[in-house]
This record gives sequence, C-alpha cells and structure tokens, in this order.
Amino acid sequence: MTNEPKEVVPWWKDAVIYHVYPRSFQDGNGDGVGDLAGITTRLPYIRDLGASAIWMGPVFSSPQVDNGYDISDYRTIDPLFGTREDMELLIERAHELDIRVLLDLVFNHTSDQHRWFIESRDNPGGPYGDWYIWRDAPNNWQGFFSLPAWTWSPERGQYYLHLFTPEQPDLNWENPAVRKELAETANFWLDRGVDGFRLDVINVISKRTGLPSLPPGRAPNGYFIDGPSTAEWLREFRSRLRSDREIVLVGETPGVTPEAARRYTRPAVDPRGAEVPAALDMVLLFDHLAVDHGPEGRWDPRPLEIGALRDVVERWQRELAEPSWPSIYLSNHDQPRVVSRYGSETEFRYESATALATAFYLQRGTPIVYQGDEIAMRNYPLDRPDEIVDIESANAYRKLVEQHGLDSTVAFERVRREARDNGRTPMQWNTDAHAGFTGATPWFPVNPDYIQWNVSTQMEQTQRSVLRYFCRLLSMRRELAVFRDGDFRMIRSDAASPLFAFRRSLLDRSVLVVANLSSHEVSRVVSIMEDESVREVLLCNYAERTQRSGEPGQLRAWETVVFEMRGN
Ligand code: ISL
Repeated sequence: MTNEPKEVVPWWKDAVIYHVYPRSFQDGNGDGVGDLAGITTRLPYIRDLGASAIWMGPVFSSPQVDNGYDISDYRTIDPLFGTREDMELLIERAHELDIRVLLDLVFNHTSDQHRWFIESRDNPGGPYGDWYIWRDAPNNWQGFFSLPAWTWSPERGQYYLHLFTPEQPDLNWENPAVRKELAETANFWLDRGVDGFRLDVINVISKRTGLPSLPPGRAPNGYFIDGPSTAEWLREFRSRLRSDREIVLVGETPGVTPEAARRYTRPAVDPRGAEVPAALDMVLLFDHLAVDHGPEGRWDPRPLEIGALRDVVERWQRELAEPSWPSIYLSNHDQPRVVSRYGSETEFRYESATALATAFYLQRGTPIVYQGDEIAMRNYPLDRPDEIVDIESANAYRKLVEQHGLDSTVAFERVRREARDNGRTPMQWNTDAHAGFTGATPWFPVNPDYIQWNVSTQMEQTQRSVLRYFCRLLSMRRELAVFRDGDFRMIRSDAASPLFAFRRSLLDRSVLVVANLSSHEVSRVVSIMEDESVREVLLCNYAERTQRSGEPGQLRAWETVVFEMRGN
C-alpha cells in the first residue's frame, strides 16, 4: 500500500497532535515547574515520536487558581513558564522541525484578577461595565466544579456568573466589544507565528436569552451549553482571524450534542449562497470518556463496558462523517490515565496501552496524544485527601462528604480514581531523580513507578516498549492514505464481547483493525479474520504475530492486530 492522496487536504487532517501540559512536561530553569524553555528542548523527541503539531495548555499570566485556565492577561506569558521571547523561540524551533504550534485560549472566562474584570466590578458605568454577566439575583444554574454558578460582589452590589470557580468570571460574549477584543487577542498570537488554537469550553459562551432557571431535571443544553449564538459568534471570530495561512481551530465542547457538533464543524452557506468556512475544524468530545461514569456522573465511577464504548465510538464516527472531521483522544490533563481506567495498569500494561492506542488512533480523525500516554503513564497513587491539588477534584471530594453524606473513605476512593491530578504528574523521562523532569522539588510528585516506566528505558527496550510501538503506529497511520481518507465501519459484536474491531476502506484498499480489550484470551470471535481476504499483518502488539497466524480467530490478552485486506 502506498500513500495515494485524493486531493490537497488541510494540514491538520494529516497531523498527529501531541498535547503538552506545560507545568508537567520539562522544567528548563530548575524551579520545579515545567516551562517553555523545557518544552523547546524536547521538541526533537516529539518529532521522533511522529507528531507534527503540539497543543500546549495555557501559559499566559494567571493567578493559577485553575492551573492557568484563569487568565489575567492573554498577551503576556506567566513568569512561571518563561517570557514572550521563550515563546517566540519555541515557535521558531518547532517550525524548523516541521512541528506546528497550537495555543490554548480560554475565552469563556478570564481570571477575576484580569484588569477587565476589576474595571467591570468597580465601574459599572465604565467601558468594561458590561464585559461580564452581572445580575441583581442569581438563577438556579450550577457550575461545572460542584459549585454554585453565581457569586455576590460587594463592590458592585450584584452577582456575577461563573460556570467554573468564582475566580473565573464568564465573559459577556453578547457584547460586540468583547468579541472583537478576543479575535484581536487571537491575531496577536497568529502574528507571532502560531498555527491554531484549542478553544477552551467554547460551547458554553452563549447563554440562553434572559438567563432563565433550568427546569428540574433538565440538561443545560440550550441554556448554557450549545446556547443560541455559539456557531454564529464562532464564525464571526474565525472571519476576523488573519487568513494568510491555514490555521486550525479545535473547540473543547463538553456536553455537546451531535446536532451542535455538526453545526460547528460543517461549512455554512451565507444568504447570498456563498460558502462560509466551518466555525471550528474539530471538536473535543467527551462521551467516550464517560462510559465508565455511574448515574451520578464522573465522581461515581463504574467498570467499563466495551459494548458501551463501541456504541459511543460508532455513533460519533457516524455523526461526524464528511464534511465534518473528528478528533481522537484517550486522555488529557482533566482525565485519569487511560491505561488505569480502560486498560490493565499491572500485568498487561504494555499490551493494554498499545491496544487502546491502536483501537483509537486508527479511527477517522486527527489523533491527539496526551504526554505520557506514549509510555503508558498510569494514575498517581494518591494516598490521602489532602494530597489532592486540583480544585475540581478537591471540591468534588468535599461535596461528596459534606453534601451527599458519604463516608470519607468511600468518597476518597471515588475521587482518587477520577481525580484530574492523575494525569498531571511530571513526565517520566529517565531514571534520574524526579524522572529527569526537574533538578528541584517538582510542583507535584513524580509517579514512583518512573524507575521502570520512562522514556529512556523504553527507547532502549527491544520488546514490549510502548514508546516504540507508538512510533510504528503513528508512522503507519501517516503513510497509508486509508487511515486518513478511508471510511469507518465498526464491526458488530455481542454486547458482552471485549472485541473492538473496525474496517477502514478507501477505493479498493481496506484494513481491518481488531483489538481484544480484555485480559483474557478470546477465541474464534473474529470470523472476519479467518477470511481468505486477509493479506498481511501490518501491525501487532505481540512480537510473534508477523504474518497471518495459525489460529486466526484467536486474540491473546489485549492483543491488537491491523490486517490489510483484499477488497472491501
Ligand atoms: O471533565 C470535566 C467535567 O468533570 C472537566 O474536567 C472538564 O474537562 C472541564 O470542565 C472543562 O475543561 C476545561 O476548562 C476548565 C479547566 O479547568 C480545564 O482544565 C479545561 O480543560 C475551565 O477553564
């Protein structure tokens, strides 16, 4: 099989994005916190992995109440992470290595220390008076972090809306001056060479007119999720961005419905019949990372059912078929580590990490690999509630104990499995102190398993190296057009089956991806593999399966195989 591009495609459809959490990637100045200079030194690593773009979490001035998602100045780099020169150098070096750079813009809210908010609070009649959402009386909306969504401001004598912490007041996108300023902010960074943005919680910017309370039991969709003006404002935003080159806009969209996701990612038509570019190129979905949530949501974790995972993936692949384009990810800085949650973090750690990666990153869409997943980093062994640093997780624990009356051990067990801290521990580079992340005391402890699980050890391993497998997987994906342009067909299995299998087909080429997402062997489940149409094994996470094996219908624990097929 060779690469046979159908047409000129935008670069981001060919990209593999590597997601860097700046605070925990590489410390360059020895203060225990990762920074831009550190990221720059690791760019060759990212390129060698096979990524062609990075998305960095927010590095702008911030009081760090929510690790940089509370921004007090969008145009200044927080000294914790470096300087604007460091950013410019990073962009330059990245481009020399053919790596594109995406910044994380948090535009639904600012920090309460942002000068706009201080002005708005202190001077209601002034130019910033209407830049936030002020009311004399709150409605019944609840925020995302187990908190009320309104806080009283004694200075202004009114309540302000914040869907996250009180230190993250929501901007008033109804105000055209706000929308204009945010587009100019994005242009400020485009002028410095960045190639696109990840737009934080971008589907909550538009609130239902009049801010009515939510009827009991009603989901927030249409109230503060996917509100009425979202797509229109995003199209306006896009139209204001400098357009001398192709940039990418990735929207983070918790709770998004399929209809809304399509609305954001499809080109529209203006009243004169001309095509208007899509508001967003891709959205970040959440349903595949919620199939292990119980009736009470995230802080009520349940065992994974593969059937539910298959259904979610199939549904979203269908909903975001052409002309939409999906993104594919398995974890991020808000999620537990995937190997701990959907895989086997002990006996089959290598096998499960590679099986999950294969089952996801070969789907239709752009893979986004979160730092550390390529070496199968696992959840941090949190021991006590006071070790939780993340504000969402700490609030959740408090609420389970204080409001739901849960026993503290039970509450802690739930939160430690889901805590955002799990995915935020420092990157494990080598066997040196603090895993080579820093020479100082790291801001959050390194996972103690780094002695066995780190980049340099896996680089040297010839067998069962997750890192080396990722390189092969990503390079195969890049080389074969079928993985980019081919259609996606999920293969049906019994609800209880641990099999995750799909076909990707393009013209007369077809590949079959199978993965046993369980720790036991499954036999004779894959009748399709027994088919004469199997031509060749393109990739497998077990060493011995280099060609069609003697027992074709059988898969070992967490075994994954990619077959090239004859015909469709
Ligand atoms: O999954 C979640 C719901 O429990 C959240 O962690 C969700 O990812 C989050 O609410 C939205 O995330 C983004 O915006 C937040 C910030 O804390 C996250 O780190 C960011 O990714 C507020 O800006």
